[in-house]
Amino acid sequence: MYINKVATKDNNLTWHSCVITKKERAHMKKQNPCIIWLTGLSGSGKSAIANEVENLLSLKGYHTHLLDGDNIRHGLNNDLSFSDEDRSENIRRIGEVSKLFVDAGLIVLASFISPFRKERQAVRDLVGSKEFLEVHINTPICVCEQRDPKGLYKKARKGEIKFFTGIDSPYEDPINPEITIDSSKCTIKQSAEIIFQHLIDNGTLKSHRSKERELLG
Ligand code: ADX
Repeated sequence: MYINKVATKDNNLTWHSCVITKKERAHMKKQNPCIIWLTGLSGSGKSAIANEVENLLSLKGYHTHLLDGDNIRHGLNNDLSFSDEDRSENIRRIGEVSKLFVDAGLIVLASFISPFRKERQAVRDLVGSKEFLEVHINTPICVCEQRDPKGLYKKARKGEIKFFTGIDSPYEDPINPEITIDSSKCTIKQSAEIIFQHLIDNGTLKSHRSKERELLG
């Protein structure tokens, strides 16, 4: 279990401002940075959709980065379990990392179960609503369980995994997400296009941007 040993308040720390601002970094990239936050159950399609959105953005020459629950838990967050407390810490850290990438001028795709409203709201508050897009991948649990791409639902049903989201650990549906997608009703490509179009409609992307991704050797 993660224990925060250092209280940052009253810790003799001073914030240093950077000479180059977030605005200048974003200007150099000719894009509006933001966080596209995909939340939903394991097996709901978050990662596949996030990858497809990143692919669409990349094809238009936007600079992105994708943060994914399973991957981050291999490194930065490999000290965290799936207790409520550790999931909160997981999302707090990812929120801070996402904010750093937004400061760097990137469009961030974050794909995490992120089961609690409070933590998702805290990430939104870190950057502000204009730079945060909550996408609820609202695929019914029966479909997620049927897909069971990693065999985890089966293990959870047998009691081999404890605190599995949707089985014996809660998931709090977003109340007012910018986008809701049920991936059992549309393809990954269609889902990605819904998000892409929303980014055009809300002014994050320029509809006329034509630069194609340069092929790397
Ligand atoms: S979160 O709840 O803390 O946001 P996160 O997105 O980082 O979760 O990780 C979820 C991934 O961890 C799942 O896609 C699944 O592959 C794996 N996993 C392992 N154990 C669990 C569990 N108990 N509950 C949910 N996912 C689990």
